[in-house]
Amino acid sequence: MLKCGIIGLPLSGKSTIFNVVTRAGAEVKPYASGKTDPNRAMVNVPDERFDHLARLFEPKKVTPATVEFVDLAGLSRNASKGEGVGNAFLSFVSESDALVHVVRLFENSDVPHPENSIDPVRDWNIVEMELIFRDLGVIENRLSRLQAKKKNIPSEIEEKALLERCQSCLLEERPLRELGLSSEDLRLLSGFAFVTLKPELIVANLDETQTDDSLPVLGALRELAKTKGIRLLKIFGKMEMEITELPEEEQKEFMGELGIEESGRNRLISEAYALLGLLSFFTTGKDEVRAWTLVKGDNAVDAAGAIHSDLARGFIRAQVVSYEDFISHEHSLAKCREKGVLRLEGKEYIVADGDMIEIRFNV
Ligand SMILES: Nc1nc2c(ncn2[C@@H]2O[C@H](COP(=O)(O)OP(=O)(O)O)[C@@H](O)[C@H]2O)c(=O)[nH]1
Ligand SMILES: [Mg+2]
Repeated sequence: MLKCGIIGLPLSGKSTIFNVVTRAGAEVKPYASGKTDPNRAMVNVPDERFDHLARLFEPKKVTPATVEFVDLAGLSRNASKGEGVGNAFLSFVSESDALVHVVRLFENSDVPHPENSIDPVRDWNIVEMELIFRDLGVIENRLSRLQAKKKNIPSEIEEKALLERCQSCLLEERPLRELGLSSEDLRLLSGFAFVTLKPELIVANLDETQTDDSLPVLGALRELAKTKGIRLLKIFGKMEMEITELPEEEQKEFMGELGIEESGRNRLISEAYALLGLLSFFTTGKDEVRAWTLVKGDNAVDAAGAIHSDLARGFIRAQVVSYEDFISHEHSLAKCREKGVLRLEGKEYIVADGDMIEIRFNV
């Protein structure tokens, strides 16, 4: 199961965002400096297509796709040097597959800021530098080990060259994801679990008073995100947490007043799912409508295997129709077949997000 780790400075709103995402209720656990063991939760991935299919098939059981979120302790300045929760924290970061980086924009005199002022660009850079230092430390360790050997074997010489390339990138204060490493390089480096290679999403945590889109601090953060090629999402953390407490009807009304179409919660989960490189395919029937998770690029046999190993082993063909085609053909499989949008695909077929699949198999 792929994990999304929530990172950021202490008191930036990570636990608030985590609670919004997990709907864990209004109780925010206070920041405890010694606490390193993170909260985790499986979250259903909101998907209108899935909801629609569930309404059409009226199955006995519905099983949406899920993704795991992890609320990490705050990362302080000098964490990479072991300060604050330091290295323990960083090891949790390295276990995450993608990072949701919460940056504080909200003003609240009751909540102290670890750097004593609201400056999201500075805050983002503090955390980014800690991540860079962590990866640099890992590289230095490995390089000194390789250098201590009398003689390096060819694979070690290759590894050394690659690590030195990574090192110079980091020394320029650039994350490794900017280096454009080949898939072969990435495979060689996978054991290091470099944190600056992880895909990242920035969450601008705003106050309910900060609805003006031309807010200067937001503009500065946007500019930074654009330069770095990182997606940015605005979330009214505390307010969204309060919204999730309201009855559904009132939630819609409230969001309407603020000009939000989809809740930040839904957007955040969907973005995180895509950030992890995940997609959903559907199986449908009277018994169950279910969304299954695959990694982009997975093929029909992977889809079969997600359902059951027997289906992968005895795979013959996959019957596939896209959700859009299914809906636009009177949501009738017979109609889809007649119009030729229902296909029989082989093992090599690359599954697309929103495919409705039935596996033909023989064991
Ligand atoms: N006014 C306001 N306060 C917030 C917001 N988000 C979080 N807070 C408050 O800031 C404090 C720290 O939030 P928390 O989520 O625990 O931060 P963490 O240390 O990053 O996990 C709590 O008292 C929250 O209620 C927000 O959007 N607006
Ligand atoms: Mg917290």
